[in-house]
Amino acid sequence: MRDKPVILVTRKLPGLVEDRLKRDYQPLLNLDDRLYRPDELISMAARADAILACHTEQFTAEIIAGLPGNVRAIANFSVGYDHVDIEAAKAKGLIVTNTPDVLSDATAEIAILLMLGAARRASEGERMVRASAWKSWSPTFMVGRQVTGKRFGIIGMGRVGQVAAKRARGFDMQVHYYNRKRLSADLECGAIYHETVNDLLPNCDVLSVHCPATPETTGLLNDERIALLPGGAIVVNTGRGAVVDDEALIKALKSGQVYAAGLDVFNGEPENIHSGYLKLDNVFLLPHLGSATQETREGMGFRALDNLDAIFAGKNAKDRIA
Ligand code: 8YV
Repeated sequence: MRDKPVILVTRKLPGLVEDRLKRDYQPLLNLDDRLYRPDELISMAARADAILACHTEQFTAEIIAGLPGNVRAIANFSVGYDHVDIEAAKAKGLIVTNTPDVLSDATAEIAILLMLGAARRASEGERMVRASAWKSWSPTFMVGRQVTGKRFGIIGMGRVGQVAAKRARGFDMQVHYYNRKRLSADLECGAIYHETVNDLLPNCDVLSVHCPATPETTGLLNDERIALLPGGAIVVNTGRGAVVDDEALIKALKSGQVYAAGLDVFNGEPENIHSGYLKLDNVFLLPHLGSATQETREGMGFRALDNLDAIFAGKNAKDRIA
């Protein structure tokens, strides 16, 4: 009988996912959850038939070129794949997969948490209570913004954007969106489509970013576009930090053009995020928790394994992106 395929697993995964890996494959597990350097990744791949990777590893053209020929596939434990040079993977004949669908609910939950946290000054209030700095209550104390009935604008009406829209409707919000392609009426559910981001922005009391990081979306939310938002808008980002020009957003947060921001993703995350955010009271910041629930992380792992199972059975992987 043929040996089970060897899978290089770059990070520690949920227990049930590692159990299934051990049952069906010969996994090279990362028990200490250490971040592998590119050269380590390449040398550890010497025995691997595939890599089960996370968004924390960069697969640049150079790293892909350095991978040994025995590696047939990179099965990502993420829906986003901006960390993989897809063209380089295709050129090398590497199969690449991602994990869509399974994290849409969890990520949309975080978008709503960020919206409410930013609008209602949750971070500022929480820090005040913890610091024993809460001295009085009055009718004008820590008044924030109400989102009920306001306009919720979405850039990127994919799977996560659509769930976020559904949740926002629970707050009687009117949903506006920009997407490269207009959705069919049954998916739109009454959301108002705008043909360009610039057309969308004036309609966003809350702007929620759900698009991937691509050359087209990098730095999309810049000075000019932020100026198109209604004064005092709220900005939420659960997509990718790269979509936001940090200098521009920080300036707008200081001027009041943006009332508050709720951010789960950052340029330079985790260790080199723009220090300007840390000094502001009107930001609600989370450390990339979009998909961080037990059920979702298990779902992502199982989805990555479903893709590997298909690849090693000689079938089409459902979530193939290269
Ligand atoms: C993941 C994400 O937690 O799936 C994605 O694209 O951004 C996250 O929610 C992370 O990328 C895990 O690799």
